[in-house]
Amino acid sequence: MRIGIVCYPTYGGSGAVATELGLALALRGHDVHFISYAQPFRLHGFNERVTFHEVRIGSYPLFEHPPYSLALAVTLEQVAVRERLDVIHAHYAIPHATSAWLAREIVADKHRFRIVTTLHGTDITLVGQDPSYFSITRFSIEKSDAVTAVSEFLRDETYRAFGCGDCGIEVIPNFVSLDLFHPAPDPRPTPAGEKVLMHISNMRPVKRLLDIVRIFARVQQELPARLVLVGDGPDRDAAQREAEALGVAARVRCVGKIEDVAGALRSADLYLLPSQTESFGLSALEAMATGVPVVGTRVGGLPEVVEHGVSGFLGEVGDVEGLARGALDLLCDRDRWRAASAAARARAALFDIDKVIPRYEALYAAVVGG
Ligand code: GMT
Repeated sequence: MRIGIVCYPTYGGSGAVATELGLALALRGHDVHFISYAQPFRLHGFNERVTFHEVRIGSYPLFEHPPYSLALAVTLEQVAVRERLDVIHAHYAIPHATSAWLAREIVADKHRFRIVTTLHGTDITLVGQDPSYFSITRFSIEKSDAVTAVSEFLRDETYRAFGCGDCGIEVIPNFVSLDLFHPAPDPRPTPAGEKVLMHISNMRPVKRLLDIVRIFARVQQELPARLVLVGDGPDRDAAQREAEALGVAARVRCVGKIEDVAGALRSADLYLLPSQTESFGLSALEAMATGVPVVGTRVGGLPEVVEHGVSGFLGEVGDVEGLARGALDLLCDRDRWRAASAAARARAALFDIDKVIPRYEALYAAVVGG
């Protein structure tokens, strides 16, 4: 099959899922065309079946904000016709599903392709419900040939917020490569006795970076520990300032964006994800695959990934003391940590990439054949 994948190229879950999906599809013999304004951050290596098409956004003095959605639609239209795409798979509704619909309208007489849209999270929970995007989000969902959501929570929230009860949204969860994200050898490569707490994200307010620093500050009062923050984003500076204010800055490392996420996770003892909302929590799944238990919040789709009291601990949003207690209970009891680590790895196996990719293939086949 010839598949176009449109996604955000930036550090974040939706771009990671889209890229890993495309690369896996190419390995299974499909021709995959990535379309975005920059190369997706996880797109490395060479595969003859993978092509990246950069969207060129023309500028003009009149444009204070060049219309990316239109430039994207034009690139999608051109790539779809030239490469005879069967499917365009839009990751994150806004503006990708909208631009795909526009491209399909433009090429209607010349070439026919299907649109599959995957809803990832804030495209529904935050951005899509903003009045300035609400109607076009609903329109774009309704005009897609198939729609998937990465969790049951996100499917239900889409129905609730947008009322498109007959959209037939299929839940296809995020996935992880168990070969790439494997546990560290025992003993773990961390300085003896010092625990490493880790968080990886694009550091937007929804991730509650200050809570992460506060949880860590509380934990390190009771045992030697370091906090490693991976990624970058608007709240990075505030997190560093909070670490200074709490007197723990020397024990907090902000390492920026790194490529080897699996390697980083293998040096961690605990993964922190105390988000305001989280439709799935891909980084939590990747941590679990490496045998790292998760301490996070009982929000959105996170309970579909992390089982409270088994593969990690889930508490309330903003409950720093409770979340720190959950972290300490795991870190201070070696047997308990080992059990949680093994359970996390076992749980991640349910989301094995080899189980999930065939579900997307089946969906493509259904919409193309339908
Ligand atoms: O929706 C977003 O916030 C963006 C997106 C991203 O690119 O980071 O994250 C969402 O999609 C991920 C991949 O499906 C999910 O694992 C994240 O839970 C989800 N983020 C939120 O819901 C906050």
